[in-house]
Amino acid sequence: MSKDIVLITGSCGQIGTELAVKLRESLGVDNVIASDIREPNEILKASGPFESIDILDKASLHDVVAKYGVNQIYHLASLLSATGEKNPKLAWEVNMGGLLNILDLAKEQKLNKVFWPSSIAVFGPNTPKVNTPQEVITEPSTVYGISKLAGERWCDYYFQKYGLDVRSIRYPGLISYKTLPGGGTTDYAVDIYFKAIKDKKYECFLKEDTRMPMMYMDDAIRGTIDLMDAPSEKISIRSSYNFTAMSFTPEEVYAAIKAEIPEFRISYKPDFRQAIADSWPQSIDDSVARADWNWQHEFDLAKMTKDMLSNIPQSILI
Ligand code: NAD
Ligand code: AKB
Repeated sequence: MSKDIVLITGSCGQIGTELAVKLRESLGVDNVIASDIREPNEILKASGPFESIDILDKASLHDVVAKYGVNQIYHLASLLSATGEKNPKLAWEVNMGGLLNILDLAKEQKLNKVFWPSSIAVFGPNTPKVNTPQEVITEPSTVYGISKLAGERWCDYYFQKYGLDVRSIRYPGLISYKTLPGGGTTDYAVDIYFKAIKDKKYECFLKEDTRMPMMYMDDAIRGTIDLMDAPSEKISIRSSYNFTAMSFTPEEVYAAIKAEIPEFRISYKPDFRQAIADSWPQSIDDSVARADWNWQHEFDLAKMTKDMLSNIPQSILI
């Protein structure tokens, strides 16, 4: 069996930075090639090989795959929901064009596996909001959500038509302290922790009772690697799996932080991201992922809050 040589696209982002480090621990530093259109951050620079790649540049992608003998890709390069609404055409071009480049490359070069993340953004205002099932009406109202929904259909198509082993998760909002999030609607749930430590106050861009599905980054990375390691016959969904850990509102995360930092204060000033949040589910039914590949989360709001607040002071100092 050939050893795994992995390329990560968009690896300077919130997920890629941590995924690269985790995969390097298990596969070996030189077997995980990080890439992004941006300069690498300190964590990535220090931890292994890095290549500058624009996901829309097919030739560079081919060159890097050939240079390292890459046989798996984690394709994370994307524009997120809030950034996408500011530049819809660019979001479509990067999200859709990038995914099709990766799927074509994987098919042509007969790569072993591809991971590509979808999002709760595939759901829209007409989707049932509570315990949203795996199979349900999806009518996204953002360009980001439209690109994720079309992407899911393409992933399923490449699996059915060409036998490409492509696997996907609909991530909820992800919370982490190592890298700041990159322009999403759920970003408040990261910002609030940093502001609680730095300023002891936070102005939230969503209303206090806006409930959304969320997950701590440790769980997200572990779940992603578990999905990629699962035997192919266990994967019944080739579009994208519902995937969640918890759901909370800004008021609830505020209360959890206040229990640790009593002087912390919050105020609310909803902006254009409120409409995006209102179009997404409040909670997700991920029982298919739990049954198929034994997905289980470990962090709830209280456990995550303690971990965030104990780690952010060091990460601000870096
Ligand atoms: P991020 O914004 O933090 O990182 C994305 C990275 O893509 C950035 O480093 C950016 O420089 C890079 N990029 C943008 N355009 C590029 C291009 N043309 N070529 C190469 N790289 C380019 O995003 P993230 O939070 O790490 O998300 C990664 C993936 O996970 C995305 O597909 C996103 O939609 C998905 N996702 C994330 C979340 C979340 O809460 N973080 C939730 C659901 C889905
Ligand atoms: C965003 O808010 O855009 C992302 C996501 C849930 O896809 N965090």
